[in-house]
Amino acid sequence: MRLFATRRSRQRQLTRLQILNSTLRVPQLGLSVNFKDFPRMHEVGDITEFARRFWVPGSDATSPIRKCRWCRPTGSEAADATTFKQLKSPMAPDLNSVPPSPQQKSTAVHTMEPPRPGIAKQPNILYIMADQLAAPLLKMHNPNSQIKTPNLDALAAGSVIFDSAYCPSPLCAPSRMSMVSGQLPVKIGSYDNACSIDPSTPTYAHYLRTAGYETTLAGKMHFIGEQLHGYESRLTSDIYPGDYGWNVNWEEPDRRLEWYHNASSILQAGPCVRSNQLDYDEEVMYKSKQFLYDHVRKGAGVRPFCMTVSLTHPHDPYTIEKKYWDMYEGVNIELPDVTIPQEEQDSHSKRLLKVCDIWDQKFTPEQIKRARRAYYGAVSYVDDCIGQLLQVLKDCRLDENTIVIFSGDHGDMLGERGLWYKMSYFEASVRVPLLIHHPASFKPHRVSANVSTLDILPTLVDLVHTTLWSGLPMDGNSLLPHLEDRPGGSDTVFAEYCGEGTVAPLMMIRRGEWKYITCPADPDQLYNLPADPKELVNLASLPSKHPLVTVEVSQILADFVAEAKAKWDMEKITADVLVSQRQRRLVWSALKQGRFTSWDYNPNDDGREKYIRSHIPLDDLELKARFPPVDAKGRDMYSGLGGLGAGGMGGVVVPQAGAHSQ
Ligand SMILES: [Ca+2]
Repeated sequence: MRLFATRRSRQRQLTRLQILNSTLRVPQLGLSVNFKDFPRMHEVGDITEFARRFWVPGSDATSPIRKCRWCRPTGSEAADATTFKQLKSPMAPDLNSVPPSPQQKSTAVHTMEPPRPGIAKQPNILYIMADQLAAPLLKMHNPNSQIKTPNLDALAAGSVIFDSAYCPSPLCAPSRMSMVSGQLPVKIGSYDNACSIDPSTPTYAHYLRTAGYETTLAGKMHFIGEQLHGYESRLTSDIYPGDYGWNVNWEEPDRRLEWYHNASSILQAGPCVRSNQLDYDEEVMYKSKQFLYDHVRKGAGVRPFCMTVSLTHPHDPYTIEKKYWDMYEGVNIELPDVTIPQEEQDSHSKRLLKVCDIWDQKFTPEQIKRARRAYYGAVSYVDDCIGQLLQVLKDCRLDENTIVIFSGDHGDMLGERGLWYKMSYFEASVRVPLLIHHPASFKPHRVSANVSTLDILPTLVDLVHTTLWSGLPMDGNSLLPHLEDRPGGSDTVFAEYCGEGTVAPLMMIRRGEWKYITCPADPDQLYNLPADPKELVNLASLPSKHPLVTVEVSQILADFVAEAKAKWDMEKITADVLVSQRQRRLVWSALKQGRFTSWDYNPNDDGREKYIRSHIPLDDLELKARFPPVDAKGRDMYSGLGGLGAGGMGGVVVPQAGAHSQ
């Protein structure tokens, strides 16, 4: 029997039996199959229909078990007889004595509550992230948006849409470190784009991996130092350096470092044939689609996956492939809504203009339109990627049992108020898209409460029916009440910024209608978002007798001031940031001397373990040969199995053309 052609192959077959050594439910057939009792069940006939439809290559209704390899052979089925003898031989181990796999064990330990109706106990998770995607510009938040996002719009139509979602810090790495850990930036020492967080910091990847998930990352996460932080695998390297090279120095605030943003992104905006960002995202897309194709062909006992696909678009520079640039041919790209002379800007915005080298830059309307057009094209590119991923999920019949999350790390001012890029608490910079799609569990609706990507970790923990470990810090709140459209969800967002462009900690509290911003170096800011969505009236700066400064407004401002004072010890945080910056300057200056050892991630991509190889067991080759697998007459063996996905084959390998391919 060729399925047992090698010792390793046989071992793998036995491993499968071990995994299957429990009850498998087949709801479509109303069957529960206990694999320990398989021969007895077969004799009484319970398994016949199951075997006919899903286990038996070449079977049909008139000879349902003719080729079932677990059964006594009939006629001339010599190969199957070999299989049977192998299993029944004295040398075969007692399969029922094999202890349960670690995966089964850990799942049982951490499953604390029964699954909710409509959601599988362990659904797959596909978490798609964009970089620098400004939520207020998207059609799902602004029906008049010129940006073409048909795939995102369709996803949003079936999703819970968070209309007021924020990042924990309007800068790449601090935002992401907080998102993965559910802890605010200062607590984990993630102040800027060159801060490493402690590898002992629990992330959502640790939680889900403990709960039995295969956790993988395709694309960007901007980790410094340690590159996995709980992801079992990374499918690509990061696009940005994983070292201390982008350290910030508050002790020389007027010195522009060479890696800071500058005006070139705007001045050079336009189409391209290829960019390094396209190089990156095309690899991310290939690897992540391949991960799904591989997952669905792994056979029985496969763990659910949590794959984060993190694209670098639509991050500047504002250039995109001509195909996407041309989508906006003839569109009169809108100019920014708000123009503020640079002398009238708030003090942090003035610093940002200088740190980004756009102070005194007078961009023409045409330059601004070209930059925005390229950005729109890059958003359409992201939309295209989303469409591709969702199509692969559907083609692999994984869509029904996969929760799709879409979000980002921060936005882009894109010329609003004369500002570009991020690092600001104005809406286009600090608000992010956030969608959670699983219509079988959560009816599509909009959530107006203020939420944060900090909330993703506790939400994922709830979605996979595990629990947060007690006694550990957690700043995020589960979004489950919002997803289920019931009371009890949080409405407060805290954000912290300690990167370039400021000289002291810059903090935000967003609650209800209000946005409060405070920094020891600047006057406070207070905006009422529903009344002043463009954030033009800083209520904290008005004289006390101004008609807008009502008793209520005065009280709210006083409450925010007191809350911020109690929450943040600005002197201590400033001192901690300065020490961290100095330490990293020292360490980085040393690491650049002599032999340089990179911390950048090098993904494992071994061609010797791919495709058709002599040392790979034939049953594995059979599984990978084709999806969906077919019977001897070429009929789809997955018909009727829909969302069961990998494992629907029960781990039994069906001979597939192309497994040997000579
Ligand atoms: Ca970013």
